[in-house]
Amino acid sequence: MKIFTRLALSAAAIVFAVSSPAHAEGLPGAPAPFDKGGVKLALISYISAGDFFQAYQAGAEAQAKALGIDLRVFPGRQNAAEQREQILQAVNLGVQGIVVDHGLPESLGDVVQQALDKGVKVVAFDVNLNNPKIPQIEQSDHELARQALEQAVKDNGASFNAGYVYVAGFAPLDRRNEVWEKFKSDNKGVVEKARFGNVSDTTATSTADQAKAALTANPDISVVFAPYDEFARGVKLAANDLGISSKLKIYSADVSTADIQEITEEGSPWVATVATNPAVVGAVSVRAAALQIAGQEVPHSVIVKPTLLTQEALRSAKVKTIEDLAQKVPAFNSSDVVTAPWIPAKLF
Ligand code: SR1
Repeated sequence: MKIFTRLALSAAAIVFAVSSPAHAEGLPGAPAPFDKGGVKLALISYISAGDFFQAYQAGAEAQAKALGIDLRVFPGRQNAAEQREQILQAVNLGVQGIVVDHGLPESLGDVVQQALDKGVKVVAFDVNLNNPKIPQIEQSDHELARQALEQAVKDNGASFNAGYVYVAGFAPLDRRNEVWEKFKSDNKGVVEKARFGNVSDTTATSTADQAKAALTANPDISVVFAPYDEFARGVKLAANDLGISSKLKIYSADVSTADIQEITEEGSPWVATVATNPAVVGAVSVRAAALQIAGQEVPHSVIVKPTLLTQEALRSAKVKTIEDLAQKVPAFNSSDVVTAPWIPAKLF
């Protein structure tokens, strides 16, 4: 059950959701403070819109519930000032831990330090907070981009004209970009003809508008590297509107049930994605925070490895949903990264 509460902080109104814990009175056999219950944790996101972020939040909520954690979810509206305020607000609420999900490091460093100084444990997903006390969680973005680009070469050879979708300043996209730059310098036959991208609460449709212009101006583009599912949806939308879907191949990141539908539908140019189950990553993030709160060891770098999913493989395995995927690929069901015997593992 979710209760929505409105709080006023300074001039800003901050809305957060509370996930009711399954073991409010404590988790038998768990270390303190989980044995007594009442542990409060905040999930503070920079972006909440889109399938990836919704599934990430759902996974965090499921793991929190199983651990008896009272999880406060602060919505992300791509607003750095608001995210800063939310961190201060969470500290004032008396949370023992904070999961910071994406964001701009330059606007978070001082408020995160204030949280640490008050004894609050902090973990970061996909935002480089550059602090030895803060475990960094990621999906191995280098490997993710490498696998997508290897598939592009397998399908198209090492010479093609490419479109590239990128927005700087987001840690996962910056890491994927490092691989793209290296890939181009190792494969001189790959020519980046156009670069575009937008991250907002309407990423797919705004990217579609930009993609339309880029693909119209560069009709010789045959491959688009779009390493975020909202980017891939935008490019697919543009290709469809321009009637060029059969001449284009899109390589992407991330997966959701809606993405699987878009990838596997007849004539789709979206031919591969490399992904984790974002719900599993959300659960891993909460576990990392819980272990820290319990005073247990968490590695500084926590990696959830992604899997290559081609259109061909999804079609032939008749995968239609994330649940189908979880049945066929164990990594989409759960992860044994940062866990302990006292942490309930069966979530989905
Ligand atoms: C705007 S950053 C988008 C990426 O964040 C997560 O790492 C997802 O994989 C997504 O591609």
